[in-house]
Amino acid sequence: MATLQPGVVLWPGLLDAAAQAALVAEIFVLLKDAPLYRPTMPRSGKPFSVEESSFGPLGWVSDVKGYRYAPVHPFTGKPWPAIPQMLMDLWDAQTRYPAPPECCLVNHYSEDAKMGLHQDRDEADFDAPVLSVSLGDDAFFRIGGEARGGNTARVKLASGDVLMFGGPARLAFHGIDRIVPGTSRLVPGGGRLNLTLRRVTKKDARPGG
Ligand code: MD3
Ligand code: FE
Repeated sequence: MATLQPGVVLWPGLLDAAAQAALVAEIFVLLKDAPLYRPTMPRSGKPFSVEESSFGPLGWVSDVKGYRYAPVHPFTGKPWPAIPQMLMDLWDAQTRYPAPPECCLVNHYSEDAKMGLHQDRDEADFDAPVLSVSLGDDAFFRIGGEARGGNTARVKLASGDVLMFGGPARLAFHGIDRIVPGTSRLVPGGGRLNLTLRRVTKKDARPGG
C-alpha cells in the first residue's frame, strides 16, 4: 500500500491473476444486459473516446443535455445490473465506508482512448471515497489538486491495481493520458477496463428528502 498524495492510496496488484480473470468474466456477462456505449459531451455532442456502462442502482451518463446519474441505461431503458458481490466486498474491505457503493462506472479504453483532466462532482456525497479498479492494459494516470492548472503527477496503473481517492483528494483533477496497448491479454478484444465504485446520494438521504 502506498499513499501517493494526501487522500490517494494505491494498492498495486491487490487483485491476483485469478481474481482479475473472474472479475472480467463476470463483467462481460453483465455487459450483455447493459452494453458498453459511447457517451457524448454536454453541449457539443462530441463523442467520448472511452466507452461506458454502469452497474448498480444509479449509472453515470453523459449526453448533449449534461452529466447526471440515471437509474436506467440510456439505450436499453433497462435498470443497470447489480454490482458484482466481489466489488461490494472490495469496497467494504478497502474503504470501510459505512454505506455501500451505488454506482460502478465501467470505462473501456481501446488503444486510442483517453480521458481529459476532470473532477468527479456529480455526486451529492463527497464524504465517501471513490474506489478504482484497473484491469487489462497499463495506463498512464494523471492527478493534480483541486484547482485546474496546478502541478500534476503521473502514475502508471497496471491490471489488478486498486486506487482510493478520499478526503483531500476527492475533488482532485485527474485523467488518463493514454493506455499502453498490448501490455495485457486479460480483456477480450484488448484494451483496458476501469471500474469506479461511488456513493452518489448522501449516506443518510431518504427518498423524498
Ligand atoms: C480521483 N476514470 O471514471 S480512475 C472516471 O481510469 C475516471 O477510467 C479514470 O476518472 C479511469 O471518472 C480514472 C481513478 C479515479 C476515479 C475517480 C476519482 C480518480 C479519482 C475521483 C476523485 C479523484
Ligand atoms: Fe473521474
